[in-house]
Amino acid sequence: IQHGWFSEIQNELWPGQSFSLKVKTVLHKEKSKFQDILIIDTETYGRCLILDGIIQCTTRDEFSYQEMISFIPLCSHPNPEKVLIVGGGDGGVAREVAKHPKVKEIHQVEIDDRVVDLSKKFLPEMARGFDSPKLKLVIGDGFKYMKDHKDEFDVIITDSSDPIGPAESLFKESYYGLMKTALRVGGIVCSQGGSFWLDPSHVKEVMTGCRVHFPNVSYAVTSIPSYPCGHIGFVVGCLDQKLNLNTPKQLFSSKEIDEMDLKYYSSSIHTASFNLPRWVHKYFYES
Ligand code: AAT
Repeated sequence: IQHGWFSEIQNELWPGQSFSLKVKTVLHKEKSKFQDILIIDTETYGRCLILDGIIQCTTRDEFSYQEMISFIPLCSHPNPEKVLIVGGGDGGVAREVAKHPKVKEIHQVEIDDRVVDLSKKFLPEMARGFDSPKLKLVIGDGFKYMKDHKDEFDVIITDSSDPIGPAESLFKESYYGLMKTALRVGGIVCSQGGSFWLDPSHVKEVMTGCRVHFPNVSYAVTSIPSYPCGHIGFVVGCLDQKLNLNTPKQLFSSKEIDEMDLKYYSSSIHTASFNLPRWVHKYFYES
């Protein structure tokens, strides 16, 4: 923080660019066992959670990311009864997954209990996800957790921080191999996949790792001003080659969408989010 502005100056992942937010107050600052945690109140984006200098969410736009990373895989699946969330320490993804009427059980593995506790204190709108009676939260490493679980989940959502620090292993090809064995028949995985403007080769590398284990791999994108380049993508994979990931199996009426308080996701946004600019499509799927 300098001159009242927080800047995401993170040279390895986005050299030469940085997003800034004007700070109203610093609410909390600490070094946990895994990362630096900073929570600020900002002039125009509400409260903001920052881990190792990188914005994880702001109360103004978090719903874009949390709804899309949850509802894309859930609605691509005909019956997502048992769901695993990896990461997601603010609780926002659990909040969204719990809304889906077919979801019966949610398991979540988050590495840093301090993120969970601080989110409960400072980000209650997201952390109310932890109150869901469907949820069982485990504190631990997602990569290790995956090794111990076989044939269990219909959907696995990896809501992880960026690939520097504790989340590095969650972008690896071997992680996709472990997720494949943790899935039940017909299962779908969906991971935070980075931005095609920021680093298309990183996205492609993650997709290539996913393709080693899942023949059907797609990339969807959502717009979110507080992430680098103003958007972020999701790598979605499944074993069934005939399944069109861009076509939701579960359609909601606008009344149902309103009742679930979905502000970004709709069936048409689901399909649209997989439509990529020509150069990105060529780069991801044709080269
Ligand atoms: N809900 C949107 C915010 C996130 S949170 C990412 C979470 O992943 C953090 O709570 C972090 O503690 C957790 N995490 C990191 N590594 C692991 C791991 N190995 N196992 C389990 N949890 C982990 C995502 C923001 C995306 C930012 C984009 N620039």
